[in-house]
Amino acid sequence: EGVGHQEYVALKILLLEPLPAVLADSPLKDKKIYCLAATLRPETMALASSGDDGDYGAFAAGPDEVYICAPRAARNMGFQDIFEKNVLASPKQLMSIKGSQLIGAKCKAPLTPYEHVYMLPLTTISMTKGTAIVTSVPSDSPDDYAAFMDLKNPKKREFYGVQAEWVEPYELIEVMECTIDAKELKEGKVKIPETTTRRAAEFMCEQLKVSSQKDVDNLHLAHEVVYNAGFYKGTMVSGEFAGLSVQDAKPKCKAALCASGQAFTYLE
Ligand code: A2H
Repeated sequence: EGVGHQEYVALKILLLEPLPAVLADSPLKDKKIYCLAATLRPETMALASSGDDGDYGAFAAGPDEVYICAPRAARNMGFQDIFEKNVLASPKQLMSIKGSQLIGAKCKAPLTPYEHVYMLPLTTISMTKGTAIVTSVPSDSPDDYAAFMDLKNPKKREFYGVQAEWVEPYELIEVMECTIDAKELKEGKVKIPETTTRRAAEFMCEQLKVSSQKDVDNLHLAHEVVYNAGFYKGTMVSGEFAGLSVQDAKPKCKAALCASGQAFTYLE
């Protein structure tokens, strides 16, 4: 990245009752606790996911609010007056939390039509990027689609320690429509036909025969194609900005989320 800074949107995902055990027994239990999900794509979101073995922290964001994210992200935001400071002017960490302790947490996420969603594991989470919590958009992110399909499989769910009720009621939500141009991938071995779709991630995962979220090479390839098609040729099909191009919806969606207090922007 060189010296450049990227602007991220931190979405505030509110934890609902019953709180995860680690928080239910803590002094934080009467505060509003939000998990922060970092995305560059504030116009698309549905479920929340979290790394399952990473170290997270809970930070004081005001007298009654607490934000959970990777401690590195909190230190970044600390320069931008988002958190309460301790005497050393760094964010006040109230607790340490493991990613695995957040899995299964019931939460209310911005924009999704679902009343509540559950925090789910994602093996492709990097602890050194964003807040280390991301939203899951299986329609438009191949990583998210592969993880979503993994968790629809009862055997794999058992392996990940995920309960059926955290996944089964949820359907893939179509967010945008885009056209994928015809192209040859993998040195001509895979021919992609020109396609207009509202499920670009599913389409590319099927074309490339992605078998699970561990199939990182194919997911990388799928990601390139899907991301470009959505960004340059996408039109929103759901939510407040349905009908607008993705390019036009992006700043509007960001502004609306920030104005309503459901998100804030930060640099990293
Ligand atoms: B994006 P860039 Cl629909 N570990 O959000 C893994 N991935 C992370 C992450 C972390 N710690 N922090 C952020 N991200 C993801 C939505 C989305 C995203 C869609 C399509 C593409 C897409 C829903 N998931 O990202 O490399 C977040 O996933 C494509 C890269 O800095 C965030 O946006 O551009 C994106 O990476 C930022 O990655």
